[in-house]
Amino acid sequence: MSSRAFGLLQQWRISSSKPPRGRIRGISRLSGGLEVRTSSSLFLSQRLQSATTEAADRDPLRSHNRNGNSIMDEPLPKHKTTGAFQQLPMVMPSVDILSSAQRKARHVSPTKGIHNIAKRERNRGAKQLDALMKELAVPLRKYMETFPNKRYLHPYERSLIELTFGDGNYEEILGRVDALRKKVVSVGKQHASLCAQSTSKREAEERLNEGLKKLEEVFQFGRTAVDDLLNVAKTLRAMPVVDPQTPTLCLVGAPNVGKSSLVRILSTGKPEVCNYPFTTRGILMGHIILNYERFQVTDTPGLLTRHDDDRNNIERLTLAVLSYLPTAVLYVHDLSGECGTSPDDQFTTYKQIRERFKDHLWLDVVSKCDLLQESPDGTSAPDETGRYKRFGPDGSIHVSVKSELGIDELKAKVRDLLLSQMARIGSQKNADIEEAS
Ligand SMILES: Nc1nc2c(ncn2[C@@H]2O[C@H](COP(=O)(O)OP(=O)(O)OP(=O)(O)O)[C@@H](O)[C@H]2O)c(=O)[nH]1
Ligand SMILES: [Mg+2]
Repeated sequence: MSSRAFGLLQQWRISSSKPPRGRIRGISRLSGGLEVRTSSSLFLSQRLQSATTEAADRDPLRSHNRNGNSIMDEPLPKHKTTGAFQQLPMVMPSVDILSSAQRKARHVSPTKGIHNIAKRERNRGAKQLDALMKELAVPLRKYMETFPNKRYLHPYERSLIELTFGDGNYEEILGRVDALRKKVVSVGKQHASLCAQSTSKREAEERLNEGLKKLEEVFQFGRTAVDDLLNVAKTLRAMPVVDPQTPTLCLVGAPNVGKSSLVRILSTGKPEVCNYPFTTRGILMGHIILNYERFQVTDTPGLLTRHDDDRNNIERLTLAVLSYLPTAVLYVHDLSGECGTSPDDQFTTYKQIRERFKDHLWLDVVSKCDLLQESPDGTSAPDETGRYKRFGPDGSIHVSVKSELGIDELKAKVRDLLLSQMARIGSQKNADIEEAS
């Protein structure tokens, strides 16, 4: 994944184009297989290797499951909590992993008490190669064990990963990190073994240098995987945490209709407001405190009038919030003609979304009413679409952020909506407890 794509993502926004797939550059497994000799220094280096390589070599993908079963055999678990991204480990830049590993390996001295110069040198060489291998592989194994398997995430967080990095890219990057770890272990073992079989001091020194060079080459070759993972972690950690147990108001509507302006007025959230569509390209969070209760407000990217299959990943983020989080919806309609999506098109999308998410608590708002002309008194619009174009959906509140018209009424209605949402979450919790007992 390019650094530019990640630069965009760090703002917790997504670019509408798919990020380029990461590279797997010719990483292959080595056949391995150590030749066994009974020389004391070789025996020692093998014992030492078996202890340290155990840590470096254990297959993290298989050890994901605490019961030791293959995770693929298990049914998909039901996840009710979010927040996995805040627990991701800090990934060290590849350049730092390499330099730190090289520094530590250089300081490894031969086992005390070996008087024969050749034996001492091959013992030192094998230990240094083993140390370098371990110092490179162990952090990679730790990442493989601590980055969550997507199957175990809350569905909302799972969809954030898919929509942010593109389908399969997260796993692909983790796969490259694991391939690099395996290659490092295999090459490290092979060269430590060769060094331990040296017959002279000079040969041991040469084999040590060769091994160090080869390990460095292997790591350099695959290091982009580590740096890509570092960027994945940065992006995921920067994503706002939405707690599914806290009542949440989700602002939805076409692009440029005034969603972010309303989020700024209703909550602590300060999303960017601009007069062009898709200013908001990710999920942004704000909070409302009412009578010591804390509520969440999410701003979302605008929805265009098109079939769900044709939506880009930015729009799909909005649908992910509605699909996987128990939110109350504040649907924003701009009937002024300012936003770039005609009222007809807004109505079409509105009906689709309303139907699809009909179980959500809901409030409709007609925005920018300072730009709307007064409706002549007593005239009723001829049909449903005509009524929508003039008044918005039945029961809509008309507001203007500019003139502050309707804002107090909106705040009161939002408060009622969030309290209803709170009651709903409470009864769902009780139902879950009853089901579990
Ligand atoms: N006249 C008027 N303009 C408004 C009002 N509310 C928002 N706007 C303007 O409408 C434009 C879009 O506002 P945003 O709040 O960024 O709209 P959005 O729906 O978040 O836009 P996207 O994030 O691009 O989907 C900005 O230029 C706002 O200043 C209003 O009540 N009256
Ligand atoms: Mg916006």
